[in-house]
Amino acid sequence: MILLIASALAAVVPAQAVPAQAVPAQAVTTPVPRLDVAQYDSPGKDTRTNESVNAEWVALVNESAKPVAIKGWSIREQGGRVYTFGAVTIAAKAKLRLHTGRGTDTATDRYWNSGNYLWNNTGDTATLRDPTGSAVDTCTWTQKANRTQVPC
Ligand SMILES: [Ca+2]
Ligand SMILES: [Ca+2]
Repeated sequence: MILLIASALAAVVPAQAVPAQAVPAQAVTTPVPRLDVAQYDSPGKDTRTNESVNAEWVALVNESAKPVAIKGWSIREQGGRVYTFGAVTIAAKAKLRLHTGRGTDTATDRYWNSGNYLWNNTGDTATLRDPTGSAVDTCTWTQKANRTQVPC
């Protein structure tokens, strides 16, 4: 009888210990945005109008239930051009688009202020970095007919 109880305890204790350690670690985690969608090919003919350039964008998503401030976070295209976010917060469960062209920044739409397209239709990689310069997420695509965007 004593042996049976001892073996039952031995089986139960490790199973309880694992979630007890994991839960507090998740509770203190700061929300981390990630790349959601890249619309690398502006729909229609690439005419280089500001409207067309702005229809090229990458979207970030904050999947957490808490808002996340992304000042100092950056997005880099394969050719080495970098956009660094100013003071902006992505609301809980919300998205933010970074348009390639010129425009007035809002809480949900930011503008790279480029006069030309930056994301190559033939293939490119978007890299999202945190303020320390660590790569947090990447989104890569190659050319494909009849497609203007990819999920990241
Ligand atoms: Ca493009
Ligand atoms: Ca196009």
